[in-house]
Amino acid sequence: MSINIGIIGLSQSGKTTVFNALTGGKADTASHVTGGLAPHIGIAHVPEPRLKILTELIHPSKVVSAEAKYIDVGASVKSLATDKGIGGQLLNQLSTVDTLIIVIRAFKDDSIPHPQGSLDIKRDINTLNLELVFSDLAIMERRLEKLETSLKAAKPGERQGFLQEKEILLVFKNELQKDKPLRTLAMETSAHRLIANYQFLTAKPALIVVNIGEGQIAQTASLEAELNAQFSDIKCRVITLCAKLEMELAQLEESAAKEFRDGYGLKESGLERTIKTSYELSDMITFFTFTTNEVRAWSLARGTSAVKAAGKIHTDMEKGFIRAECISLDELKKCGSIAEAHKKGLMRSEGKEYIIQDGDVVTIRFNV
Ligand SMILES: Nc1nc2c(ncn2[C@@H]2O[C@H](COP(=O)(O)OP(=O)(O)OP(=O)(O)O)[C@@H](O)[C@H]2O)c(=O)[nH]1
Ligand SMILES: [Mg+2]
Repeated sequence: MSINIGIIGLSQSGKTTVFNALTGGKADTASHVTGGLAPHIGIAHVPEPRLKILTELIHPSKVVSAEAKYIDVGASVKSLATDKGIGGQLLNQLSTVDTLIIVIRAFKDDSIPHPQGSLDIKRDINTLNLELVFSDLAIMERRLEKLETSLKAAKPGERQGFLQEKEILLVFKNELQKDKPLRTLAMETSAHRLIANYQFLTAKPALIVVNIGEGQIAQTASLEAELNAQFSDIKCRVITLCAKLEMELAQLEESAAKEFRDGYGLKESGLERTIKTSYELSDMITFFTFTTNEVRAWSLARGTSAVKAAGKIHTDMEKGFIRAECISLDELKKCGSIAEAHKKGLMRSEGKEYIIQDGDVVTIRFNV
């Protein structure tokens, strides 16, 4: 299982540059969707420093990172919502992602025209939020129309379900009409399930990536503080990223990239921060598995049971699940080896319903 992330933003905000930085890719930054081309889709390894610790304990021949899938649809969400052709297909694709990255332009470059005529970070964040609301309202209207038709033809036994759905949708619609994203609504489980079916864009966690120029790196902390105070919410965070620089650094060896980063006064890789924050917002955790040849990191939604986690690795493991042997990476590190952890009795034997914790090192025992 990998995390799926959709990249959106105004034209020329740096979406494709962010995509390239995240995926280490070299997609053309020329506008692509207007020409009817496919969106950029790329897979990236999720940086996970703890894999190194596990590797030093187990000495496998192979180390496998968790994967993140990125899609850069390259068109405005508003235009997608009103278009029934290719736009509609792109919107469907976008609606399957776990999390949105919203790229906002902050870099100054007079040779690159801004679609709104001038640089204004806050205005653009508001514009993008409104585009998402607009798109959800369009989906909502279509669904409500269909519901009316269904209600007319409904058998007595079906009416109740349709009416309930309508009631929930009208509550959502009311929020959207106040320009409120659905992600901030406290909801009952039935409403949650409904949202999951429709994949509303404003219900998804949103990471606002403010794309700054090299000259603005010194303002990172103050800019982030100011924007987060205004725009962050339970599932939304703002971070700054110098996408052009990060894209260039992504092509370098790690040591050379670090040297450059130090030169710019960047403490941490902007990409790692971006991925880490999108994980936090999406409520994803990482667990690890190992054999004598391989250690591997897996992404998992927080709160997933051991048996469901086993199913992510292999369906046979879920079907034939017996137990999960677990130890936290911290404890394993203290033990120094798997054998020592067994000897000390620190390998926990957990059942199907055990909730996998971030940093768990897990071996699934199963029958085939
Ligand atoms: N100076 C500077 N230029 C940047 C930065 N980020 C992106 N650019 C440039 O801005 C232009 C647009 O970047 P893209 O990544 O193609 O933007 P986009 O949002 O994908 O654009 P469209 O797909 O056409 O909507 C390119 O020429 C980039 O090189 C930056 O941080 N600084
Ligand atoms: Mg692009």
